[in-house]
Amino acid sequence: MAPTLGYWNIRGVSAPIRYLLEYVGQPYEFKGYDLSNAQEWFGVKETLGFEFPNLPYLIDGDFKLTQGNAIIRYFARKHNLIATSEKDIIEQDVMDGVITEFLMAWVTVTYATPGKEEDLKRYRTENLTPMLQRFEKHLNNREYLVGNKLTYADFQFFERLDANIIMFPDLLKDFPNLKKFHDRIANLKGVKEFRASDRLPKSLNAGPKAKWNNV
Ligand SMILES: N[C@@H](CCC(=O)N[C@@H](CS)C(=O)NCC(=O)O)C(=O)O
Repeated sequence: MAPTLGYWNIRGVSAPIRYLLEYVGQPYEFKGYDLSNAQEWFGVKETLGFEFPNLPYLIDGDFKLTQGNAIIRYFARKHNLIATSEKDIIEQDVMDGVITEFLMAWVTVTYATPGKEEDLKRYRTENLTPMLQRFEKHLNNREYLVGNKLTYADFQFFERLDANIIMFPDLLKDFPNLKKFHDRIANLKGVKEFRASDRLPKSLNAGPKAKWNNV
């Protein structure tokens, strides 16, 4: 039976997992919970047998797990999209940390500020640009974030970039390496078709709780 990935019907933490699954062609069922009827999830949350119930969750046969990183790494191990040498594992661990910081900065500006133009401007100057400058340098003369092969970290970083491009359409104008990286991942087989389909949720954020992109 195909694994079931459960999440709100938004992109959020689920999108990178879905890019990876679509890229490798692994069949899965997406159980999208409706944020405008959050009881649909909270009503079953404690009944599904998870030790630490949350969204996203994954049910794959006997395996029941939560935490976005644990889920994406589970599939990355299965499909060889993970670092294997000590040198690359170290780089991958560092990427895990900085991509989480990137996500937290996004969560802060979209949920914990009024999301007004001046908030977005400050976020761009103080958080986003310095972060992107470092990634731009990291991607000099290389195609992927970790070692010289595609890993799950690329899907996670891609989603962060993509969300920020939706916020600032000119974001990558001074970042040629990031632009090439974004194009490279967006055009991967499976990812491209998924993103063009109506299966990719419209909303990036958790609906009305977010102050920006609260669709
Ligand atoms: N660290 C967790 C965060 C999970 C989380 O905060 N999930 C949010 C959506 S992004 C949620 O609404 N969870 C449902 C719940 O709290 O029951 C992960 O990465 O999976």
